[in-house]
Amino acid sequence: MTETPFPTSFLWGSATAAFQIEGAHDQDGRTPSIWDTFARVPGAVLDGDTGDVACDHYHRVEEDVDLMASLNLDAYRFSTSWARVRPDGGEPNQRGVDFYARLVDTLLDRGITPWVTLYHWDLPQVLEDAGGWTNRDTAHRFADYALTLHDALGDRVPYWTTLNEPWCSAFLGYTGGQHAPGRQEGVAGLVAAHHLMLGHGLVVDELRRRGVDGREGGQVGITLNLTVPEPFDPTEPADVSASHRVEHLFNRVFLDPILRGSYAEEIHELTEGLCWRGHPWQSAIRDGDLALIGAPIDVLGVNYYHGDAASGRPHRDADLLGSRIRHPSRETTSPYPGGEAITFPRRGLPVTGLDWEVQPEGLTDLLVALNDDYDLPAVYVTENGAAYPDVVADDGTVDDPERLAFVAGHLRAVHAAIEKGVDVRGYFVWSLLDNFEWAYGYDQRFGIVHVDYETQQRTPKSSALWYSRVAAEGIL
Ligand code: IFM
Repeated sequence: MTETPFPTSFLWGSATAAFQIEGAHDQDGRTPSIWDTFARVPGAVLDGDTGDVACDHYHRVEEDVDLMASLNLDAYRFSTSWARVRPDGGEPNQRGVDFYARLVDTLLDRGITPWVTLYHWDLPQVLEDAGGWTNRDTAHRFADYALTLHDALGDRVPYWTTLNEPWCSAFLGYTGGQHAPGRQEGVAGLVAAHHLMLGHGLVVDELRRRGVDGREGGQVGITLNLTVPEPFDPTEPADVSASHRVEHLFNRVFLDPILRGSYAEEIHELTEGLCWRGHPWQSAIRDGDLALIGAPIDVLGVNYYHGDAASGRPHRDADLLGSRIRHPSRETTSPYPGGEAITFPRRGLPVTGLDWEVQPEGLTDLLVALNDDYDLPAVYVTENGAAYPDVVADDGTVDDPERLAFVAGHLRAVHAAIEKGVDVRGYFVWSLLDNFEWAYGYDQRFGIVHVDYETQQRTPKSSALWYSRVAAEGIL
C-alpha cells in the first residue's frame, strides 16, 4: 500500500469523557449526575455497572498523561464534569476545578495540547430534578459552569468544545430513554435539543467576550455525531421517507441552527403538530435564540462511527431503533419524535463488537457533503473508533488487528476528504482507554489501551502502538 502523508500541522489525538473514565464519584465535593442516577436504575446499564470507579483516572492523572506522551499524542480531548466543578449546579467547587487545572498542567508539561469538552452528557442530577434540558434555565446554568472553567483554564486551554453529541443528550435522553435521564417523552427531545443549542450559543457568546477569538485567544466550537443516511431500498417510498427523517432529525436538526442560524423548513414539516405541554414544541424557540445559536464558531467537531440504511418497513434482521441505539437490557422507544418507527436493516457490511456497520467511505462522503452544503469552520474528527472483544494473551499483550484496520480505514477516508478540499485539521481516536460505554457498561471496549478493571493496569494494544507511530510520523 502506498504511503499517505497528512498535512504537517495535522493534530493527532485521542479522546475520553469524564463520566466514562474518572470514577471518584463522591470525592472532593462531586455530587451525582444524571448518569450516576440512571446507572442505578435496574436494567439501565448492562450488568448493573456504574461509573463509581470506572478507570480511576481521577487518581491516575500522571500515569495516564505519561501514557499519552508515550503514544506520541499531540492533543488530548477530555470532558469536564459539571457535577465536580459546580456540584448540584450551584457554586464553584475549587477542588473540582483544581483537578482539571492539574490535568491541564500535566498535559502541557508533557507537550500535549489540552482540548476541553464542557458537556459530555453528565448533567448534575439536581438540575434534572428541575426539568433538565427541557427547562430553559439549564442553558443559563451551563453558561455559568462554562465560565467557571474558562476563568480557571482559559489562559492555557486553546480548544473549547461546548457540547458533545447533543443528539444523544436530547433524543436518547428525553425521547427514546436509552440514555440518562431515561425519559421517554417524545417531543421533549426537540425541546431539549433547542435548549442544549441555546446553552452552546450562550457559552460561545460569553467566551467571545472573554477573548476567545479563533486565534491566540483560543477556539470554540461544538461536536456533533453525524451519520450518512440512505434509503435501504431507494425504490421504496417508505425507505426514502425514513432516510429523509434520519437526515433531518439526526443531522440537520443541529447543523442548520448552528451553521445557518435557522431550522430547516423540513424540520417543521416533520414535527408538525407535535406539542410539548400543550404548545407546539417551537414555543421553546424565543426571539434572539437562533442568532445566538448560529453565531460563528471556529471548529466543527465531527464524530463518525457508521452510516445508516434506513427503512420505513419492518425487517427480520433490523434493529427497531438503529444499531447505535439498541438498548441491551431495557424497553425503550424510538428516539425519532413523531412519524412511523424507523428500522435499520443490515446491509451485509462487516460489523464491530457493538454490531455497528463498518463503513469508512461514509466518512469521506459525510465530510465532503458537509463542505458542499455549509460554510464550514475548521473541521476535526473528534471521535472515531470501534469496540471489539479484545483478548489478553498469556504474555499480557493485546493484539487488536480489527481495531487497527478500522482506524486505518477511517484515516484513509479522512485523507481522501482532505484531498477533495475539506479543511480537516485533526483526528481523535475514540478512545484512549477502555471505559464505561454507557448502557453497555464495561462490556464493550473502545480503548486503544486495554484496562484491567480489577487492577487498573493499562496495556497499550497493538492499535495503540501502531497509532503512536502514525502520530509521530504523520504518515499512514
Ligand atoms: O463512548 C461514546 C462516547 O461517549 C460518545 N461517542 C460515541 C462513543 C461510542 O459509543
